[in-house]
Amino acid sequence: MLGDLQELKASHYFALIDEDDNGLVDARDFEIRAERLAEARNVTDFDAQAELRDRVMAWWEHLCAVADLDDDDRVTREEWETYWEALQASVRQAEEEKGRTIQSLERAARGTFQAMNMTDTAHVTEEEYAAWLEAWGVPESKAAFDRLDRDDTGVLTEQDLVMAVKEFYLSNDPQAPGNVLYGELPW
Ligand SMILES: [Ca+2]
Ligand SMILES: [Ca+2]
Repeated sequence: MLGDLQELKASHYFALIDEDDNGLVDARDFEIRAERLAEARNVTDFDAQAELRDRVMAWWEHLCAVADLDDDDRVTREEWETYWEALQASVRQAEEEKGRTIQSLERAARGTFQAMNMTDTAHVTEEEYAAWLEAWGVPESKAAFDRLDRDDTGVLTEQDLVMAVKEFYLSNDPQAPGNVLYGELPW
């Protein structure tokens, strides 16, 4: 069972990923996502656009592989919740399975960091984070950025993102900074 906060996060994130708001997550949502990211990041070069699209579609293929239980190439809200529950359950398992889940979240965090990091520096600025949120259709949030920047350096490092992604998926603590990774939650 997911806790209330985890359910809220799962539902918030599903609504963001479901770009065309048809109640299902499928490849089309990720095609739109790639276009939005290209716009937000001002990627106009054809090759760079194709590379961005490939990355976003690889993310969809990964999601489809882990969450599309009945193999119909779309993820329903029920399948999404089951996927979150499986993540929660796996971190309570023996080291080996827990380790695999943590590794996959760390990979997701590195991907998220790269998606935010438009200038290929060692950190993500507040402006980059705001542009990334905008690509999700989420209003810019200085408060969220400040919480994610937990050591107050004024930028987000890959390590900040790793902690945030783990907390976003796994924490049921209302105080966990990672809860606001995708903007303030609709409480
Ligand atoms: Ca959809
Ligand atoms: Ca399905």
